[in-house]
Parts: sequence; C-alpha cells; structure tokens
Amino acid sequence: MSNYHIKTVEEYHQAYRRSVQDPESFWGEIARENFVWQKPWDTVLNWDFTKPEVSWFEGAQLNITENCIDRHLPTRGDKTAILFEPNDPSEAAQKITYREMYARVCQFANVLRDMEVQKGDRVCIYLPMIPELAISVLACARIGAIHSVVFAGFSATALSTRINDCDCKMVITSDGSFRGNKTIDLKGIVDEALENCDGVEKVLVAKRVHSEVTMKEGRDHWLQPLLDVASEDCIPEVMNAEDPLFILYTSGSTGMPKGMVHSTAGYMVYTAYTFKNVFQYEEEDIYWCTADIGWITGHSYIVYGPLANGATTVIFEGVPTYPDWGRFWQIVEKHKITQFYTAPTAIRALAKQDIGFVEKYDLSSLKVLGTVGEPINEEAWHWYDDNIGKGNSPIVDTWWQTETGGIMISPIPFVTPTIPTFATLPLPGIQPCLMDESGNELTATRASGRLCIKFPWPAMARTIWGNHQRYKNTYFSIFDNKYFTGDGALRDNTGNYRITGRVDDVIIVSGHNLGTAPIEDAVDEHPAVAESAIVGFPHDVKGNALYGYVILKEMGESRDHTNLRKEINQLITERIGPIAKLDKIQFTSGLPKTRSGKIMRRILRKIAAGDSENLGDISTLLNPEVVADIKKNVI
Ligand code: 7RM
Repeated sequence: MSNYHIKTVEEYHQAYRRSVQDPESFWGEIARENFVWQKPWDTVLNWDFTKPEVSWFEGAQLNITENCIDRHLPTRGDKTAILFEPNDPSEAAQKITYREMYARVCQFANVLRDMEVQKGDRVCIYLPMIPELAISVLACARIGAIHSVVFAGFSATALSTRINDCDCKMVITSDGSFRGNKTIDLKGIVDEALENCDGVEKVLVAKRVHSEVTMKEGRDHWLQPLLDVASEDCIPEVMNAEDPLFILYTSGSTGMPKGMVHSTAGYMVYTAYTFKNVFQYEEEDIYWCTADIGWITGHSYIVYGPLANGATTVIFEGVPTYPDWGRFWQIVEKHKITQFYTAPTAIRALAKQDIGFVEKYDLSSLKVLGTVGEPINEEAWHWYDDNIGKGNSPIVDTWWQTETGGIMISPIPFVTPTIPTFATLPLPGIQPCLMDESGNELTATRASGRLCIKFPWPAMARTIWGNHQRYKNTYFSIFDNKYFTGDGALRDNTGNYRITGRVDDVIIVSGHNLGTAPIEDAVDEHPAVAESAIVGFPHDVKGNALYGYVILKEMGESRDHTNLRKEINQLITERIGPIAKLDKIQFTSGLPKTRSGKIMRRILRKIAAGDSENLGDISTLLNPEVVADIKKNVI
C-alpha cells in the first residue's frame, strides 16, 4: 500500500526510512497510485549533482491539469474548487466548482491557442488575486505554455526585466486591482513595462475594476469576449515529465532575479503529496493560504497542491487591514476555514492589534495553522497558538524555498510533534545535512551549520532560465555533491531542525558566530517591542558589532529610551549572553520589507555601516518610504 497519506508517527518513520533506502520505489509507488498518466515512466530518477542534472519520471507523459481538474469531475464535479473572497467584504464570495473550473480553464486555454501560443512559449501573468489568475495559470499548463507569474505589486521596471529575461510573447493582466481602499492601475503599469519589451505580441486584459484603460490596437484584447465564444472543451497538450511547467523569479542577494524553472511531473507529485500530509487535508475541509499566487507558496499551495488533491482552496483578493484588522478572522468564521496558512510577518502585525479583532469571531473551525517565509519568533508562535489555535490547532512551521518547489521540513500535524520556532523534521524523501565552513558534514545529531540537501527530491528546480552555470554556481558549487540552501540551521539532539535564517545573516562578533534570529527573539520578548531586526556593522575592535532596529508597540515620545535600551540588552544577556548585546539601538516606525514580507537586511546593513547613499534597487520594496525615515534617524 502506498504511503500517500501519513496518519501515525509510525507511518511517518516507516515512510521516511523507505524514502531514503529506496527512493525510486517510494516515489514510484506514490506517483503510480495517486495520479493519472498518459504514459508511464521508464525510470523514476536519474541524477548527477555535479552537472547538475536531475530528472524524475523520465519517459512519462501527462498533463497536470488533468490531475488538477478532469479526474475529479466524476466524483467532485459539484465540489467547490476555488472559493473567491473579494477585497470588499460586501461583495459576494464566489464558489467555482470543479466542473466550472474545467469549462473556464478549457475556454481560456482555447483563447491562448487561438492567439497562437504554443507548447514551450512563455506567457507572463500579471494579475491580482482573482479567479482568472489561477485559471490562466492552469490554461497555460493545459496547452503546455510555460507561465511566468509576476506578483502584481511589482513595478513596471521589475515587470519588464522579468518579461525580457524569459522572452514572453504574451502578457495576461487586468484593467486594475483592488487592494483595501485603493485601486491600482495594472494596465498602466503593463503599458509602461512593454515600452521596453519588444517580444510581447499580445496582451489579454481581464476586467476587474472597470476603469478606463488605453488598448493598443492589434496588441491588446479584452479577455471576456474571447472567452464567451471559446469552446468549453480543450484537449490537453501531452507533456513529457521533464517539460518545464513554469518559471518563477526569485531575487538573489546580488544581480538579476533568477528565473527558477520547475518541471511538470516531479513538481506535481511532490506538491500534492506534501499538501495532503502537511495540512492533513480531508474531503470536506476549506483550506486557506493567504499568500499571493505571485509567490511560490501560492503556486504550490493555493493552486497545484490543493487542486491535485481535489481540495477547496480560497483565493483572497484583499489585505489583512481592510476594512479593519479583523478581516482574516472574519473570513475564517465566514467560510469555516479548517487550515490557515500565513507568514510570520503577518502574524506579528496581527498580534500587535487589539485582541478584540480576534475575539469578535468564531475560529472554532480551524484544525491546522501554518507559517512560512521566515523564522517565526517564539512570541509570535505562542500568540498564534494561544489566540488563533486556542491551544488545539498544531502549527506547521514549514521550511522551504522557491527553489525547492515544495515544503521540505515541517511537522505533520497530529502525527509528529511541533516545537516553537522549529520546523522540526524532514518530510519523507528529504535528506538534509549540516555542513561546517570548511565543507565537512557535521555528523553529530546536535549540531549547527549550513543547511544542505544530499539527495534529489521531485519538486526541485531544474535550472535557472537561460543560465545553467549560475544555477550550478549558486546551489551546487559551495559544497561538493550537495544542494546548498543558503540557510543556517541547528539540529537538536532528537534530529529536529530550527532554521536560523540566511547564512548571510550570521555576524561574527569578536570571533563568535551570532545568528540574528535568536537575538531578535530575545529583543522581541520585551513587552514594549513589536518587531526587530539586527545587523552587523564594522567595528575596530570586535570586527563587527551589532546594530538593532526596533519597532515599539507604541512609539510614544515620552518613553525613556535610555532605560528601554538597557532593558533590551539585559534580556539579550539573559537569553544569549553579553557577547550578543547591541552596540546601537535605533527605534523606528518600520522595517524595509520585500513584497513577500521578508526583512531586507541588505539595506539595514548598509545604513548601519554609514553607507546609506548606495542602497541599490529599493523599488521592489513594500514600503520604500521607511528607508528615508531610517536613514534620517541613524545612530
Ligand atoms: C516559501 C518561501 C525562501 C527563504 C528560505 C528561508 C526563509 C522560508 C521558513 C524560512 C525559517 C521557515 N520561499 N524561510 N520558510 N525560514 N523558517 N519556516 O518563502 O524563496 O521566498 O524564500 O525563506 O531563509 O531560504 S522563498
């Protein structure tokens, strides 16, 4: 019997052992028994990390949309596939059944074919969180076009860079988008971007905000009239297992964003398997991931993973603050959400608000809570556990990356234990290891080092679009024959992993390696502190010293900041030791964040080092205005 759904801790250990001892039979069985294939594979896995080359299910043929839609029709035709919750709470939610998804995806796919989009062509999708976003992603997959979704908060410059890098011939967008009480002119941004993109032949425009937009003759087409006359059936393109499914850009610490390429079969098998287990999804559940489909979290755990399991997945168009800070909890109550998956940055922001925003709503439908994107600090973990889960919804702290395609290290709720701030155990098929700086594997169970993965897993990215050498250099050249994650981690004496953050966040102070995350945890424990970020700056004696940027819950003028600085350093001394005390503490109203909620430490590092004139590109920040404020008040 296949290990597809893990229900007990014994099953977890058994599945894990098998996945290591005989990965091909482990994944072969899961793939064979839980998906539909047009042709079976010849070999489950071929790999060579020195090239690097990895292929899963070589020789197999399939279409991922048949697995996400068609095969559910006999049993789940009337089940809601997508539950759309609009920005405006007074606008009705929409339930799109699997049968309706089939028709809408087929119609959209036929429109793409009519516009001469062919297998292997790249299509850029720049849409807000509306059903058309998921539908256009699936329509591309239906005809074998490679989608490249660009988060619709990115600027025209960021958009044109991404369109040109992979040579998209089409852009799918909308007239505009709603976000809270704002309307954003998406079509205007696309027009500006396309001034620098000669390869784009066609633009399809969905209507969402009904604003006036300019349509370029011959290039731009309204989507709806084309859909209205398209057939509701569309024969899926036959895809080889290793054909690229999508490109998704992720920004590195330097240089051009990297277009991570994910392939079809392995990605499908792995995202479906991990979705089922990490969220313990059951047939009647209503699952909600608050990420945007513009990020990998949305690709894998709003669209592909849930739909491959025949799940009901929520698409929320709005923001957590509109019409007020109770919106998330209002939605949980309204749709009786069973699994809720969000980011630490959102949890911290929500935890800062009056608890009345939470208490107003019935959250008793919740069974599993999830977090992803950053290390979650202890205080935020407990707030989430106590106030949202009421102590009886396990928190899955899921560690993974755009590059890994799916969740790698995570508890399995009700099966393996959760530990605050720990992502805990590797999922079946994942072989993590810790390395020291000289490239030796740390073999003691209790250890702390750089996190690598020793063995391929089905959803790993296969290359960087147009730059395989960079893929090799970035991920496979630091440590021999291993995938390097860029993260640091510690492993406790029972094999649980705690991700401490990017290794470039490790600061060496007087010869001591200090990770920023545990120090931030200590600072955040202070009752007056809402959030903090710590960076190093050059110091004559210590080599580096620590600089803390601290957001207070109330930024009142009257607070005695001298005392507060002492109290914060006292806490650090107690929790970590005097070596980790902060030389400088700057109180600030905000921290520069990426659109997906990660603190941009690169900018904070430069400001702390007194190099605030050369901050590089800050246009993709969520809140570029805080940068000026931080620069002004630098210590
Ligand atoms: C899914 C996603 C990847 C980076 C990764 C880590 C950090 C993600 C966790 C985490 C600690 C977690 N993809 N990260 N999840 N750190 N605990 N549970 O976020 O490509 O955008 O980012 O995010 O540093 O390398 S991503």
